[in-house]
Amino acid sequence: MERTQFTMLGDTGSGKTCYLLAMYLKMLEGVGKFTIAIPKGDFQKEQQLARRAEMLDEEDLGVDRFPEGTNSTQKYTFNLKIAHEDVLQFDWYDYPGSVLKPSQADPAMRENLKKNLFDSSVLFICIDGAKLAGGSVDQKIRKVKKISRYVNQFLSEYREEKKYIPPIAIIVTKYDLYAQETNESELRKIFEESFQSIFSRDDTFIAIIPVSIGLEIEFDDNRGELDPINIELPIFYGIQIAIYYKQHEFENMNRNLKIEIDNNRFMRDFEKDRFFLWRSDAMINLLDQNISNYQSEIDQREQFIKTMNQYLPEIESHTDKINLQFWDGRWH
Ligand SMILES: Nc1nc2c(ncn2[C@@H]2O[C@H](COP(=O)(O)OP(=O)(O)O)[C@@H](O)[C@H]2O)c(=O)[nH]1
Ligand SMILES: [Mg+2]
Repeated sequence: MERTQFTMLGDTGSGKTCYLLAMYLKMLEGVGKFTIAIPKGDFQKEQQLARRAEMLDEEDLGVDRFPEGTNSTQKYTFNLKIAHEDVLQFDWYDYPGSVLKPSQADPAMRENLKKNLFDSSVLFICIDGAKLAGGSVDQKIRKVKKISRYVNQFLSEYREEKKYIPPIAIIVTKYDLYAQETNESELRKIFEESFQSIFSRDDTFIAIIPVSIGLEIEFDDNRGELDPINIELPIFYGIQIAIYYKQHEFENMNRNLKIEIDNNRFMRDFEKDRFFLWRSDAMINLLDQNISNYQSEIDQREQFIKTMNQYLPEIESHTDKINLQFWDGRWH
């Protein structure tokens, strides 16, 4: 199964863990043909995640339903399944908010974050929607900039290393708290201003996705219903981009391997045509073996590309619901 990885960053309390738990529950139920599962054998992780997710769904617990904060990095591995068949495995890295701030973070954790970010197909930036509940647009921008300045440092280093900026999904949590206070055009303005450096490029993919774990979650002392809004959109966005990248990467790999096959064929035919005394059958066999190995690698990748092409329209039908998408240097 193909693998990919996502990294999630955001302040402490911005809703990263709640997002993950609600997303897990939603995808366990399934969205269309799509479900996720924790790989077999990882019982402890599965139990821990399931318990915390179930607690979030227990209204009577009130404020105790929410996960406790942690100071460590949590890594979760999920299998994405389509019609119950494994399609893509992804690792999800949830970093504590402190990692963003050089004054607070353990340098080793920051190094680990950089490494994981470089290997991630999408960066999720979690922004606390409570910052967008009330106040003027300028005040909201100032609040978001308190996060963006730290994220920008990592993006600069990423750009230096990889020569491009990673695709980014900005998850604006707690939509229930700002739905009445901040509309879409304000969201656009707030994030364009706060993350000017990424919006001024024409090679970036950015999505802004408001999410909530329930419009009434805080009602009655946090005894409101767990009723997620848009919770599946970030993960579909991440998966869509991971698949595009994989397909692109595979096409390039296959192109190179086809050249390699031609080279091997040429050498083999040359060897075959030699005068029998100089001819090496071992060499001919080796070259034939290479050709057939390369061909089966190519076939496997082509199969993946084809299978994904079958599923992409359905994935895109979900990501089409993301109203704020920016690429080619403009909004779509
Ligand atoms: N109103 C509202 N509150 C939320 C939502 N998601 C999370 N919260 C609150 O935000 C707190 C912090 O969330 P958590 O996921 O622990 O943040 P983390 O530190 O980024 O992992 C939770 O304890 C909840 O009280 C939401 O969608 N709506
Ligand atoms: Mg957390």
